[in-house]
Amino acid sequence: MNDTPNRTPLTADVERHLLDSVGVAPAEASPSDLLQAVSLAAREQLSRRWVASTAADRHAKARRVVYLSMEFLMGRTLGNALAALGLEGPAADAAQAHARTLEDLQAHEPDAALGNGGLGRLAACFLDSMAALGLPSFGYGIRYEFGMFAQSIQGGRQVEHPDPWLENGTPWEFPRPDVAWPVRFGGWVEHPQGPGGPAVWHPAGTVNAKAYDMVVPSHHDERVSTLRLWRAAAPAHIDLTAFNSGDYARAAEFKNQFENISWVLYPNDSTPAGRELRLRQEYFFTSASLQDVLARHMAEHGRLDNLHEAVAIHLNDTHPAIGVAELMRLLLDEHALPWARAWAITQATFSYTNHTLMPEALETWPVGLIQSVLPRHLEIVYRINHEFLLQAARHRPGDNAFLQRLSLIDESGERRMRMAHLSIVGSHKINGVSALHSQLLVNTIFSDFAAIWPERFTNMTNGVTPRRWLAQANPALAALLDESIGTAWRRDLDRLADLAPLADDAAFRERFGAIKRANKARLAARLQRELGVPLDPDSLFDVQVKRIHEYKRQLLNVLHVVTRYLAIIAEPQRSWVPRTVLFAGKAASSYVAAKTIIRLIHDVASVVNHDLRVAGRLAVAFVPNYGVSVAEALMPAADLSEQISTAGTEASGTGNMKLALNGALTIGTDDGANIEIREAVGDDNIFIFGLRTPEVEARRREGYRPGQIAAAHPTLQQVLDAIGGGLFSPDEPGRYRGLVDSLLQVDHYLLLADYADYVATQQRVDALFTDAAAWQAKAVRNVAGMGPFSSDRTIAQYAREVWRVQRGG
Ligand code: 26V
Repeated sequence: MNDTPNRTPLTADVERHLLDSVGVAPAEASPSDLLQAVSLAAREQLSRRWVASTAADRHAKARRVVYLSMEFLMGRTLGNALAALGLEGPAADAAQAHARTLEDLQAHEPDAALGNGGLGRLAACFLDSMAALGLPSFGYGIRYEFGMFAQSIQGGRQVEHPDPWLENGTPWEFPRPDVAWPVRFGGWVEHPQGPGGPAVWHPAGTVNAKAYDMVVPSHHDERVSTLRLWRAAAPAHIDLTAFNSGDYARAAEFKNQFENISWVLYPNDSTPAGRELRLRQEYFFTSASLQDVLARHMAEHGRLDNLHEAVAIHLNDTHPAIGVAELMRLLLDEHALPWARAWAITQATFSYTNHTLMPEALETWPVGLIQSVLPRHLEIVYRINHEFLLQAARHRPGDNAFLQRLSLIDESGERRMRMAHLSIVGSHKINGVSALHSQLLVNTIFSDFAAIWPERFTNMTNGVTPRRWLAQANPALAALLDESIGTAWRRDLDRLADLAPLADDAAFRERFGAIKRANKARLAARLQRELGVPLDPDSLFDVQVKRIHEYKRQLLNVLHVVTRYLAIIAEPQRSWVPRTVLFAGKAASSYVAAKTIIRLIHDVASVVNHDLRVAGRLAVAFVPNYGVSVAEALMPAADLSEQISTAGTEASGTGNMKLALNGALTIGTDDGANIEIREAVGDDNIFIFGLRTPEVEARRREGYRPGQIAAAHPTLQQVLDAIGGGLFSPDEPGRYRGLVDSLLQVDHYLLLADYADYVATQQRVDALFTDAAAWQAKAVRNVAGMGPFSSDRTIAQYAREVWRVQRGG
C-alpha cells in the first residue's frame, strides 16, 4: 500500500472489505478487487438507507407508485452510489491509496444493460427521480441473466455477443430469498359456481419468481427507492424427483424449461417477437409484481377494496398489459371480490404510457397462444371486452365498424389480442411522451378511445436525470455551474435559467468552451486507443447516437456526409469547416436494413478517413457497443446533436435532451421533444429543418415520388450514384444498389424530401461554427434552457396528475 494522505473512514472500510469480503491482501488488490471492495463499502450504507426508508413507508402506510417495466437500462452503479452518498472524494482517496484512480476501478464495472433503448433508459431515469423526490416507489422488472447484447464490429459488420453481466456476481443486488411468488402457466379452468363466479385455475406448470432488489438512492436525502427484479426458478420438488430417479440430464433439462424465462432480454425494439417465451416473460414479471403488491397491501391494510387508494400501478408500454387481467384474476378468484368492484379498483389503479406510434411495434398476441398459456386471462379479457363494447355502443349506436376498431380482439385475420387496447380500457390515465406524440395518439391510433374518454388522455413529456447526465458525465461543466450560478441547479434544474445572461460574458464562454474542448480531447484519445482512428478535437463533433432504425434516418446523415465528401473533393481549395461525424447504436439482430446502414457507415468511414484530399476536414467514426456508459463519454463531447427522424415518428427522444444539457446544439426535425426543446432554447439557438408532420402526411397522401426529387437535384443524384455505384464498396460495387433503389422507389421515411433542407441547414451550422463566440453563446443558452427536461419535472407531474402520490416521511 502507498502512503495514504487522506485516510478516511471509507478507506478503512475498503481495506476491511478487501480482507474480509474479497479475500485478498490489500497490498495485492487488483483494480477489480478494489472495485469490489469500494462497492461493498458503499453497499452497506445503501442497505441502511433501504431499511430505514422501507420501514418508514410501511409505518406510514404510504401511498406508493409501482412502475412495471420490462426494461431498466441502469448502466453502472458505483459512480451514482458514491455521488448520492457524498463519497466521491473519500472513494478517490481510497483508490489513490492503492495507486489507482476511481476511473480505473469504475472501468471494470459492467453496465446493467437490462433494456433496449429509450424506453428502458427512461425507466432508469424515472427511478432516480422518484428517489430524488422521495416518492414511496417500487420499480419492478426482470433480472435477465443476459442483458442487451454487446456489439462488436468485424469487417464493418455488427457482430452480437452475449452479455453475461452477472458472471462474476454483482455487489449491487440484495437477494431476498424469502420473497418468492408462484407464477402459473397453461392448464384449464373450472367454474364451480357457474360461468360468472370465481374460477379455479388448474395450471399445467408453476415457476417461482424470486426477488432481487437493487437500491436506488436519492441524491438529496436518505430516502431510497427500490428496483425489484424477478428471477425464474424451478420449484424445488422438480429437481428432486428427477434426481431421485438418477437422471441428472433430464433433471437439468426440466429445470431449464422453467428457468429460461429470465435468461435473456429480447434485443428487438422494432417488431414484437411474437414468441411464446416473450409472452411468458411478460406474464411472469407482471404476475409476481402484482402478487407482491397485494401481499404488501394486505399486510398493511388487511383488505383489498381500498387498493386503488394505496397504490398507483404504472404500465411502461404494453409489455405488462396482461396485468390488467391478472389483477382482475387475483381480486376475483383469489380474493372473492365481485366483478364490478374488482373492475372499478383495477381501472382506478392502473395508468399507461405509450412510447411509439410505429404500427409494427404495437403488441398483439394470437388468441390461441393466450388460450394455451393463460386460459383464465383469456376468459377475463373476453368479459372485459364484452362489457366495454356494450358501453362503447351507446356512444355510436349501430356503428359496427367503430366497435370492431375498438375491440380488444382484432378479428381481421388470425384473432389477436390488442395489448394497447387492454391497457387503455384498464387504465384511468393514458399518456404519450411529448406534446406532439400525445396529440398524435388522440388524433390517430387511439382516436376512437379518445372519442369515448377524452379526459383519460394526457401528455407527460419525457426528461432525463441531471445527476447521471450532467453531474456524473460532465463533472467539469457541473463544477463551472456550481461556481457561476451556485449549486441550486442540482436540486432544481430550472435554476439553469440563471446561466442565460452568462451567454454574453466572454470570459465565461471561454471557460465553457475550454471544458467542451477538453471533453472532446478525452473522447478523441479514447477512440484513438480503441479504434485507432485519429480525431481532431478542434473539428466540429457531429453526433448521432441512438438505436439504428430507418425512421431515425441515420441514412440521411450518411447522405450529408457523402455530399460533403464529394464537395470537398470538387473544391479542395475552399476553406472547409473541419467536421468529425460520430455514429453509435445497435441494430436489432434480425433487422437487415439497419445492419446494412451500419455497414455503409463503416464503408464510408474507411474511404473518407483514408482519403488525403479530405484529411483534416472530414472524418467519420462509428463507436461500437453503444450503451449507457458509452453515452456518458459521448454526450459531453458533442458540439452538434443529430435528431433527424421523419416528423411524426419519434415519440420523444431523450438523447436530444442529454446532448443539449451538455451544451450541444441540435439539428433536428419538427418531431417529438425537439419541438419543446426549440420552445425552451429559442428558435435562434437550434437548427430545425424539413417537413412537419402534416406535410409528411400530405406528401404520402398525394403519392410521394422520391425518384422525381433525385432527378431534379443533381447533387443528390450524384450522392446516390456514388453509394449505389460502389464508390464506398469497391470490392463489391453492388453492395448498396438495393438500398439506393429502395430510396429512389419507396423512401418510406422521406429522406429525399428532406435532403435539400438538411444539407442547407448543415451549411448554416458550419457558418456558425466559424464564429466561436457566437457558437458558444448558443451552446450556453441550450444548457440554460434544459430545466424543463429534468426527469424530476416529469416525475413530479406524473406524481401530481396521474399517480397522486406525495413525498414520503
Ligand atoms: C418496442 C418493442 C416492440 C415490441 C416488442 C418489444 C419492444 C421493446 C421495446 C420497444 C421500443 C419501442 C418503444 C421505445 O423505446 N420508444 C422510445 O421511448 C422513448 C422513451 O419514451 C422515447 O424517447 C423514444 O422516442 C421512443 O422511440
